[in-house]
Amino acid sequence: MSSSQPFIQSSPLSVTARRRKSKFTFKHLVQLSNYSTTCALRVIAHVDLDAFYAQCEMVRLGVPEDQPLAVQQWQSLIAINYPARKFGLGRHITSMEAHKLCPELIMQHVATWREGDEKWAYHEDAFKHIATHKVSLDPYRMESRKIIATIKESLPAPPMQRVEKAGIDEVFLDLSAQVHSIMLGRYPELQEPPPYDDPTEYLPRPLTTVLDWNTDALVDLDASETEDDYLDWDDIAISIGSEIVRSVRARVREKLKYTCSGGVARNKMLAKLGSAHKKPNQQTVIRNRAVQHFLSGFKFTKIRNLGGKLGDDVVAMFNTDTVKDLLEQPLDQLKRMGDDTGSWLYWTIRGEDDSEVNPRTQIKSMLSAKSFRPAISTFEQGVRWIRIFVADIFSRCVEEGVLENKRRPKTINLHHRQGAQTRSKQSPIPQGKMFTEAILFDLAKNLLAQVVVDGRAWPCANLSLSVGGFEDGVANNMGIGGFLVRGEEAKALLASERHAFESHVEDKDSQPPEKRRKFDNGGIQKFFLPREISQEDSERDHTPFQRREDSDEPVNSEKDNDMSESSDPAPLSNISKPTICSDSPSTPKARHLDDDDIPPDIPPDIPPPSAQPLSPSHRISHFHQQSLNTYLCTRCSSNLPLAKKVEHEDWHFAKDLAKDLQAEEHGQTESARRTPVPQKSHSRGRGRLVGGGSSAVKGREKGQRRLAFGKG
Ligand code: DCP
Ligand code: MG
Repeated sequence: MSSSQPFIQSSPLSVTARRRKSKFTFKHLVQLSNYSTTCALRVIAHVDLDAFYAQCEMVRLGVPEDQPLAVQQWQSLIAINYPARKFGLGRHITSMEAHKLCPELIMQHVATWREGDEKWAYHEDAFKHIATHKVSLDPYRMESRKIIATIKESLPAPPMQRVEKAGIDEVFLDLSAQVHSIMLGRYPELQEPPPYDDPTEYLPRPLTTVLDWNTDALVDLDASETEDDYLDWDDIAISIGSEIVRSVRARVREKLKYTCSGGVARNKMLAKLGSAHKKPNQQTVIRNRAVQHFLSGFKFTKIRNLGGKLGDDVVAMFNTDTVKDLLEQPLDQLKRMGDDTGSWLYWTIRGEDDSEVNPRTQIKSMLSAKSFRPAISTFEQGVRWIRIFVADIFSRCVEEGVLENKRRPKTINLHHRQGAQTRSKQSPIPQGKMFTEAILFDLAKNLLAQVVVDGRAWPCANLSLSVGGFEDGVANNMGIGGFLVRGEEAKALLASERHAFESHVEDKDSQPPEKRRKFDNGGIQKFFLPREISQEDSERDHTPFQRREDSDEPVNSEKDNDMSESSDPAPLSNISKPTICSDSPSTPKARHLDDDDIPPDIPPDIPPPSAQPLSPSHRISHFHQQSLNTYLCTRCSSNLPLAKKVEHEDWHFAKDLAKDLQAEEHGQTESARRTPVPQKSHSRGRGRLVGGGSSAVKGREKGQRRLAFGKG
């Protein structure tokens, strides 16, 4: 108990004394300076852009502010500016309906990646091309980055700045330390040490009697409070917080032209409700004395974490969706939801939330996906989409600081959906060298190859690629220090890498005719060309790939191929060679394909080729019995519908690839690996795959010592 409390309570002067004292202590003040989440003076803000994507388009297109505009994605509207909302437009209506309601509406389609393109763009009539385009949110991410940078610029430097990105257009700010510093400057009495050096002593009451709330939407006080009551330090703190938010918003407006709304309160939950309370371009302040009044008007399903299933469960159990009704439920009743959930709910609807504003809240995974309407049905189509996914994900990884080795993902996943069946393939991303788009692409296309090997890959209704397991501090790992490329050096390498990558995959015009022919005849194999042995690459750039070209060190093939060991990442030799991938994240061993894998899509009445090879004469007569819509595979003598030809050949190709890798894993001799299996030369232009795949493991190259991760 505070030493001052007995005095206040027992002295005849106690009433007067109490009037002169704040209800907050010196300890609260200290807590304010160090962002304590339980501090009663805490000041948290939430800032959310108004009609964000719509504003991005308005700023980009230079549209007048009163012009109704909506952002369209295919036939739907995903963002509607405030002038358009006056016409009753919302996300629930289609572009056709919107046009009827508001004929002067500008509908701007989101940028898209066109199948096969290297970069997203704003395409004319993009909404008509759902089959061949994929939405890109990059323009909005770029604006989001600028906005967050501007917000940070308008705050003092860390540690007096705490900004958590909560979504593409929203941030939480913990303003506590900044508010503390301003309070001490404005109210010198707060700089005095506590009486008796006792931090539990109460602070003197502020002398201020009126606060200027400027243009803020001030939430009315609780019924038990009046505006005539004495102000206390929490009112002062919140009003300073509100000033800060006003200046932050003004800076964003002035520098980038965007309007945003803010909420200022004692915690994240209230601040977020506040920013949405009065939109657009306003800020709502919820003083501590107004919390109950503010919350009781809400449906609890609007509260953070109660918008989804949990909220639905609470509604179902208590037969109400309002905070007001739920406040009547005692704690033990709410605990019917479970002890922890019940307690959390009890305090949440009373406006308590001690979750922290975490500037380190970082992306854990990234996903790029596409649903195909109509479904896609060839490997080449799949790879073209994968290329887009990779470009999309890689640009986001760059934002996350992969080039500076701040963070990088550890795993890559491919999800494939056919009808109701979804399959996933996963592979580790080799650590220990620069993370590039080409590496990601090589890994991703090999995951797709694994799906093809498994069979029944086509038609495919949905593909999605994701990277996950982002890790910090690769830069701190002494063992791989030699391979790290940072900052400008990394960017320069990336540029040359990107150039080589584009040429490697697609830029046929830039290649000499004979090289181009190789690609042209190549079919899907071009997607498997290991980059490190590509002649074009080594002629063009000096990426880390080249360093490996000169190696003559032997390879520990067993170790090198165990790519699933994240604690002992694969050395450079594994990075861009085709990967044998595991099906499940928890499967530590690389997946091996059995030699007797059966090609997919062989009609059930035709025995698998290994079980029943056909004699040449049989083949001819058999062939003649087939309609023109069938084809005979020269490699396995299977008879298949013509429509399955491409898939079947892909299957052989992927199978060959897997065999190569298997052979390498088992440490076969150089000569054995180099001797082409006869049928491979008949396959769809194996091209450089055989030599390339092998060369990747034939010897350890320069700078390719086994990496002593974590050992310093
Ligand atoms: N968004 C989307 N689909 C949704 C919700 C949002 O594509 N169902 C996108 C478009 C929005 C952006 O995210 O512009 C930000 O979402 P908000 O919920 O913040 O909505 P707005 O910023 O558009 O409007 P508000 O002014 O209400 O914040
Ligand atoms: Mg918004």
